[in-house]
Amino acid sequence: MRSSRVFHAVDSHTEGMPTRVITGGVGVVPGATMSDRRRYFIEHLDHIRKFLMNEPRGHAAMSGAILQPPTRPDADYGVLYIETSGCLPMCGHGTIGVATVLVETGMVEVTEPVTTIRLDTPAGLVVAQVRVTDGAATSVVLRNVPSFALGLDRTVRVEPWGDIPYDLAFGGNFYAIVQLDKLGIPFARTEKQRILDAGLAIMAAVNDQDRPVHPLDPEINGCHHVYLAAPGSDARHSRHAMVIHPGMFDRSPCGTGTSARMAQLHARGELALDTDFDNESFIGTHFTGRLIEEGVLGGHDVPGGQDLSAAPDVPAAPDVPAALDVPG
Ligand code: PYC
Repeated sequence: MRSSRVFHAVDSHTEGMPTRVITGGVGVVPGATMSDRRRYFIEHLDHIRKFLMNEPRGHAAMSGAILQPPTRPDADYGVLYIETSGCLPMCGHGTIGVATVLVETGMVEVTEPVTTIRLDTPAGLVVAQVRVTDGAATSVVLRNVPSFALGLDRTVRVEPWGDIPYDLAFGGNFYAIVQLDKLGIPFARTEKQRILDAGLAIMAAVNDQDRPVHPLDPEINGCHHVYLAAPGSDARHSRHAMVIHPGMFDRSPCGTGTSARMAQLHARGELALDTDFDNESFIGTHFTGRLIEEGVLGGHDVPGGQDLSAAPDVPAAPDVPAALDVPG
């Protein structure tokens, strides 16, 4: 064989976003925890991410996940999340892709009607419940890592707008949440370049002026996602454009963004536990989320925040038929 390197990949789709699941070829990344492995991967193996995500094998909005043996005894697989933007601590749409691929390739023991898969992610344990019919994954429910609001009613100076009010929340990644009408830009796909430029300017300003750091894991830091909420969005149904570093939109409703948005709405007293929340992406795809319990974030005082477990739930999508088109 003349190939110098062989990767095995299964491509999947979640509500508008791809997840290229790497099932072989990377080897075991050194590290005692998935957070350690993420750091090692960023420092020593980032060329693999670029090879698998960028042109010509990927594209500007490419996203993926590398399967690993777990580092904890209560998990079935470890996962490293990769995309064009870098190596994420957690990714909701990516986890749905991973769970679907694990079921449909037979890499886990499949039970019907529900197969439970426990995933060791850099942000913590995520449990996926995959609804399975005749061997096909038809929907996925995730129990995400604890989510919380880190700050409410902050302002950041962004030219040419001046002081922009925003909330900061965590749902596996940090999200700056901004009302789009504060920027005077209509919520329309024809305005996508202006929306993208504004989101990236806010992201850069937040990281310069108020860079977030996870209270329990300083490896998780920085704001790489900006949730621009459409006018009329509320605590039952929120439409948004999600701007991602270095310059793309999340076409899916963003699982970790759904959790962060719910944590923010809960901290504002607008969203109660056990209440369905419909999060709609820029292209009109949906995740349903539910806050399921409240706690204390490892004993840390999180301003304006709670430790919330969130469960983005991908409902049936009858127009997404193929076996690997996850959320059907
Ligand atoms: O679904 O959590 C998500 C996500 C993060 C970045 C893109 N999608």
